[in-house]
Amino acid sequence: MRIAVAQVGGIQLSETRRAVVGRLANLLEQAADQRADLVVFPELTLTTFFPRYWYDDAAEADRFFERSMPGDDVAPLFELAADRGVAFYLGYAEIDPRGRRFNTSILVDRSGRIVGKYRKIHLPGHAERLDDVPAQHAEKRYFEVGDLGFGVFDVDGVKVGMCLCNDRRWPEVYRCLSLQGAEVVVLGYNTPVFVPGWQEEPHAKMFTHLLSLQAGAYQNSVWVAAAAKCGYEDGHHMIGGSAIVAPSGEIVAKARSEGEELIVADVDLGLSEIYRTSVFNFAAHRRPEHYRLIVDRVGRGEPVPVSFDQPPVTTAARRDA
Ligand code: CDV
Repeated sequence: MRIAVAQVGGIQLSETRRAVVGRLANLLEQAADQRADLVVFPELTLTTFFPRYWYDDAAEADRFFERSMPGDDVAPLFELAADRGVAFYLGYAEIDPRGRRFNTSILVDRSGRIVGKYRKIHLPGHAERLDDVPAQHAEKRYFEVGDLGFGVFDVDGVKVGMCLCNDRRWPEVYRCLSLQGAEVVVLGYNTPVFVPGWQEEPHAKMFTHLLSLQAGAYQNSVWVAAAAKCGYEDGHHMIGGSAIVAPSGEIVAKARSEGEELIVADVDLGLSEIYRTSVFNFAAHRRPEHYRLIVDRVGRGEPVPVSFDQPPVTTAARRDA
């Protein structure tokens, strides 16, 4: 399978959906020219990363959401993808028919049919307005926690697992996907350099991003393809670092810029077998009976008492006596 990751540069508040879709179409054309089977676009690809803004009336943010997929502005991307025979992953803000708002992504196969959907589960940030900060990170205000779980979908014969942005930092996500046989995990992200209450050194932002992808890939014998929306959006800076990672944990392709950029890699799905049949042979080595804490406990707590037999302590002095 040949995977393309379409990194997207900043999208300004003033930019129309139609203009953005034009940029995405250009990237998809490049991917098709390079005979990619699947193109991965970022999280909230169709607009600026609006959770940085506070709207007293949350409904004011509705203009950033899609009520149908594809709507009129996005339909040309579906048509182009079907025309060129390329599957794609796309993140966007969704209002469902019941009025619920989600940070969502979809998988579209090479015939232009939606075959997979994910609604972001690990929503970072806060629900209350913060004072005296250069940007909010109000995902908890604008979105509900996703209700679809971590799904794995058949995309033209390949098992593809989905997640979004902050999910990539949580080991449970990759494990849930790998336990369902995912061969490739795809995700989009927006990682602002400034996040309230998250004072990481600038160099660490990139390190912890890549570390998360690499650890997730290796520990779960999957390929990971991650697409950034990055650069500057109305003066707000977001990291790049879009990457494709092999089941060995090694990065096989990585974006160099903080703008529009396509990276492509030939993904040998057979490479996973080395790990799946040895160190990470789940059926042979996993011990779920010892993992209860992971589902029973949410936050950090006290150590669970461990009882064990302790042989009498024999000190040198006692022995000598
Ligand atoms: N959009 C995100 O989920 N961003 C988070 C942080 C930076 C808030 C991330 O993990 O990249």
